[in-house]
Amino acid sequence: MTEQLDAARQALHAVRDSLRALIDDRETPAAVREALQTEYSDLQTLWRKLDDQELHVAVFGRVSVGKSSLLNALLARDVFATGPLHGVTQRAETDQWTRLGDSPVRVFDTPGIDEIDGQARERLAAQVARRADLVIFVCDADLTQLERSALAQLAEAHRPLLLVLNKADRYSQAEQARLLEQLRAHARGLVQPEHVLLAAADPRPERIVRVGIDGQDVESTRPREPDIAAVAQQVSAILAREGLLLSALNAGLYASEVSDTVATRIAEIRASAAQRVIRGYCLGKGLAVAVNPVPLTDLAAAAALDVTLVFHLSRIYGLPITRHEAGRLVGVISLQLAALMGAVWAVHAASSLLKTLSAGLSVTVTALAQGSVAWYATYLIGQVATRYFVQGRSWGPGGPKRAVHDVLNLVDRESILAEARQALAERLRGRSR
Ligand SMILES: Nc1nc2c(ncn2[C@@H]2O[C@H](COP(=O)(O)OP(=O)(O)OP(=O)(O)O)[C@@H](O)[C@H]2O)c(=O)[nH]1
Ligand SMILES: [Mg+2]
Repeated sequence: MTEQLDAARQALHAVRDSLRALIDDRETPAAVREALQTEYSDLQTLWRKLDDQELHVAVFGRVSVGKSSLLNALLARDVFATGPLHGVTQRAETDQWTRLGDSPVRVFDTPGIDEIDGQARERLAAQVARRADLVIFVCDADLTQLERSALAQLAEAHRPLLLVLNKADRYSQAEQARLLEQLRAHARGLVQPEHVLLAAADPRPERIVRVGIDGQDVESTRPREPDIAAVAQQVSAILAREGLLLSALNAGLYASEVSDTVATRIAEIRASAAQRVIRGYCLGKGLAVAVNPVPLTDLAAAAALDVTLVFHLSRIYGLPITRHEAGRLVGVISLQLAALMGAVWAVHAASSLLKTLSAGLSVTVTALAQGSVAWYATYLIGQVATRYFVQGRSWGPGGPKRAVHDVLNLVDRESILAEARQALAERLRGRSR
């Protein structure tokens, strides 16, 4: 037992430290932290919970089944408001309960699940389950459809679940036995049979009828103590046996979900930054080719722009390369593009020649044609280079040829050329004004 506990404690420390590393990771862009504020604050809460070795128990169930009463009975003090009206508890609330070995146990009260609409209920169930190491689902009769689906949702989170039939004092012994049997059957697969229990968190006073000296019946009442011994015993047993390990496991699962989301967000942010940068260079190069009067400088300037684009992209992906390396990369990509696109690439390369030949024609027409081809070429180089950086500075098994081939298949040439012509025409009009 102590060995198991030591192992659990070790696991807990390991998860706690990995949580800290995730929270403090300097590589995570501020924009990602901002977009995932809730997740980061949950991580922080989880970290504190692990650091304090706290265990969390939450109640869940329909309104007025006695959720708050059950917690009060477990705490042996009236902490949570209770009452016959529906919806006494409106928000999730918490209070410290007791200590279990080294671990403080914290209990969480929740509003009744039939007080809120479907989506909010799912959210609440997910939140309760994520936070709790053990969930007590309270009911006061056989399960309704709503209760069964809520129970199923909670079970998905793989927390230990207790199903408690409260208000046992309202039922005869025979009824109690029958209800327990029904509940065990209806919760099969979701709750272990020995985790379906009876309780009377706030039993009504006992009615006592005596025969008076005058022969008349005399009625009086006697208050009854809560009967939650079975629940308290199961809760302690489960938490003592697997509480710390569960707590570490659950936090670990959540942290890995968050770290996946962080990775996805970073990829999204990089992708949109990359696309923005690529378009900026497309425009720059399109304009340079369209308006530059000296043919040879066109090509030199254009190539320099492509190299700078690739250099810039490597920084967006956090895989910085030197200008020289960027130049080599552009060379490799251009070679593949030339091989695969023949005609269009040839036009691109010959654009300066074309420009000399077409000197007498309408400047705007030729400038647009050449500029948009140059735009398209830079666009392709940018997309292929992005692919190379997304794969961690690697071409993957198919080499650069495959990467260029895939990008050409994905890109709709006509729409890129149309976009280029439109953007360049706007700029050129602006210039001539
Ligand atoms: N007969 C009987 N009544 C109980 C028992 N437990 C709670 N009640 C009563 O049921 C009513 C509702 O109890 P609460 O604890 O407020 O129920 P809740 O589930 O927290 O309700 P909401 O917060 O409104 O969702 C109160 O009047 C309690 O006194 C019990 O074991 N037996
Ligand atoms: Mg309540």
